[in-house]
Amino acid sequence: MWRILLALVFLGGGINLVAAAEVEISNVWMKESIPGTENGAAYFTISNSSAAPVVLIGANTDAARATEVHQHVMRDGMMRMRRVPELVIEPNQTLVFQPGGYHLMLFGVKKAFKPGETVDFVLEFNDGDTATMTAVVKTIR
Ligand SMILES: [Cu+2]
Repeated sequence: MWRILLALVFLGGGINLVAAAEVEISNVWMKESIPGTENGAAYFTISNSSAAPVVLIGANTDAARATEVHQHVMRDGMMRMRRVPELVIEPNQTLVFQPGGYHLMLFGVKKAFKPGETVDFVLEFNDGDTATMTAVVKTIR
């Protein structure tokens, strides 16, 4: 398990900083901007190695007007996104944010993200803790 996370850190190139000692964040990335859109999405892997649940309640970045935790859900045969106001990460659980699943949704992106750029985020938890992380922008081609 820990070996896998470490491998992701090295392979993903994402820089991860951990505020809450019990939370490990790795493989932080986002897609380059699609011309003409002002929304974006960021992805990462988060692990809770503590004995208590960790509750993610939000995120933000200076690179966008607003950021929300989102999930894709299938409803009436259609993939839709919905906001997740409180995301519980159980003890020893690892959640992978990825296309088609959990993601950080960015609204009002201030300038287009280009491959190789980095974008800083702050994750907010319900106990007042925060964690900073840096996403690497990947090409979509
Ligand atoms: Cu979304």
